[in-house]
Amino acid sequence: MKKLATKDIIFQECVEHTKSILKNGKINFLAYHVDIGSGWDTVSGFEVKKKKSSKGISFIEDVFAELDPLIDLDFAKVSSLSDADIKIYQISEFSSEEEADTLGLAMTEGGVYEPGVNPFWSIFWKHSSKGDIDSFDLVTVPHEIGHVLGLDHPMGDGYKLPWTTDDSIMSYNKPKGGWNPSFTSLDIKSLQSLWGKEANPIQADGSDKDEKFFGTHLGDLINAGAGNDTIKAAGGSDQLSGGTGKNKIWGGKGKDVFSLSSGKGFDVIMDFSHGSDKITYQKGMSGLFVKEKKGE
Ligand SMILES: [Ca+2]
Ligand SMILES: [Ca+2]
Ligand SMILES: [Ca+2]
Repeated sequence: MKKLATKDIIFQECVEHTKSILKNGKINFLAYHVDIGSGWDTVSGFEVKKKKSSKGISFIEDVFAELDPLIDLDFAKVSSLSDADIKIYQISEFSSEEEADTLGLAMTEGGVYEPGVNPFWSIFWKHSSKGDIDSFDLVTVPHEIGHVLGLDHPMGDGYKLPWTTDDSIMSYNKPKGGWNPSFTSLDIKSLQSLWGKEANPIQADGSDKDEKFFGTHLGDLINAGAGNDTIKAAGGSDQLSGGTGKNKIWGGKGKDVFSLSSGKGFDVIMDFSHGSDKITYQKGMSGLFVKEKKGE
């Protein structure tokens, strides 16, 4: 069977709905909010049992944070449901038998579907596992966000073989190596064809919290601040500083500069490239040990 192409996973109706939220290019960001209610409630005509899960919220935030530097469209977390273009509900159950096996739903609302109401999306994410959220449940998050951004099931059918979530997160089929809850390179290529490649590098100053930073294909400037931070800078020639704390840093392709800070902690540079990357350190810094690990 032929290889999946960008056009095989695009759903024009979803693209149009999101374009109407963005007022056809006048706005370049989508606001999202994850509801924190719990117990039975009726949302958009569905009776659902809402579930509170901070682990779920932070996974959703990670999916947006990782995607944002890859496509020109941006995402903003907002604190109220009514301000959100993407309203996300974590649930443990749908009351109706029809939806008993449904794991996730992305619904077009308002706009042409409900004249007089501003267009928006609702996402239901069912946690099907009894214990901790597992990778099977996590797959639902990028899948539903994929629909919001105009992606469709491969050739319009999620069960169509031989494709699996290793080809596109929009498949329902499990790959041999197990579920991998992230967008594939084809998904990203399709999203970039719809929404453009990120045009602005990241300039981020972190706080003293433990944070994750994702860079663009351009030269990013990231200072993670204190805390145990993770930086994945992607392509471009990046300037990266993990700050104090125990940091894990990937420079990606390009000529990256890693700046080491004095103070407690250490940086682990995961992909130092001899001859192109550089390490600098703060003046007067003492106790500098460099340990090289080969064959990673
Ligand atoms: Ca972006
Ligand atoms: Ca970069
Ligand atoms: Ca930090």
